[in-house]
Amino acid sequence: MTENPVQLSLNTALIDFTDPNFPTNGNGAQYSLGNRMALRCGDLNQDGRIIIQGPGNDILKLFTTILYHPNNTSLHASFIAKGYFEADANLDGKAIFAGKGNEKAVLYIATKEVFITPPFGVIPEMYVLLQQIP
Ligand SMILES: [Ca+2]
Ligand SMILES: [Ca+2]
Repeated sequence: MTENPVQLSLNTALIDFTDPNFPTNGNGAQYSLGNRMALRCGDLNQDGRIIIQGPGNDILKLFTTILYHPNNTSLHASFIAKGYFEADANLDGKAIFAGKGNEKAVLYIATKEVFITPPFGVIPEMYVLLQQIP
């Protein structure tokens, strides 16, 4: 989300969230991907929080999306759900629980720098990132 409201029109200047100097709302809304920025993702169950493990975690939403997909008749955790899913953390059109490109890895990458920099300094076993909407 932008730091300040932006009126959209045909003449609106480009909004580039990958620009490290582009101001966003709240603390830690973006994370670094090399020399570009990305908006933090991971609220797969859309409850306003990103939780990797523990009660209310977002990984469960990913797991149930895969396990209960109508085409996953063998209930394989490695099944890839193709299409538009809330559990698709990186918005590549696939929800993946296990294997290359899985969403769990996306969540870890999108959240880890919050906890390896002060004041945390270490990655705790359980943590919650709260949604920030003005
Ligand atoms: Ca969540
Ligand atoms: Ca994905």
